[in-house]
Amino acid sequence: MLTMDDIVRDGHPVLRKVADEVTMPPSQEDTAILESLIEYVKNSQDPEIAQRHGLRPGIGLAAPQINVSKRMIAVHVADQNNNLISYALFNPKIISHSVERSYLAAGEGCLSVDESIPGYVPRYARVTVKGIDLDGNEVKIRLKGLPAIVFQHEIDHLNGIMFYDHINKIDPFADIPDATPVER
Ligand code: K3U
Ligand code: NI
Repeated sequence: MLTMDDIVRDGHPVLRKVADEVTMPPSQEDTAILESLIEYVKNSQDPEIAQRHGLRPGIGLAAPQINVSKRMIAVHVADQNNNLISYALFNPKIISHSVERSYLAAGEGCLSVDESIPGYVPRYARVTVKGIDLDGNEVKIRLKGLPAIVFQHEIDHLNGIMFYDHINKIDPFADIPDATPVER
């Protein structure tokens, strides 16, 4: 199982690379890596397991964060109706998005960033994501609210982008035009 020792920290060059597409069908090795990503996120949300292994809680994880420069992400988060949005995807892609923006009112965090970096991170309010799941099925997911923000954060990791790249450097809490806040 993955622990925090497997997670690379800000400054590691892999976090700034554009990750490679995963060849389909995936190898057993790539499948095992993707399984380990979703397992980490689930384990990290289990207080007993998290405490036992010193896991920092996360709602998403991307392969570059464990030093694998391939396009794989895991997301495990509740939406505003408390429905669990849980996906492990190969080659996820945003195929459409709203004009309207949103941002997490409390700001974003990252398992690869040990300190907290204040500021609003502008995101699309709604996105449609396509990808291939662990069973080899193509999935098409329509997202809004926190899950939409988490998918954008994780897909950014596949493109070498960190959440703080999006924060206004002069005024981190500057108003974002056409954006609505998302409360966690
Ligand atoms: O935001 C976090 C959280 C953890 C438990 C409950 C509620 C929230 C922890 S930081 C996190 O989960 C990142 C993980 C990362 F960096 F590895 F991708 C994902 C994320 C957090 C906030 C906004 C968007 C994405
Ligand atoms: Ni992150």
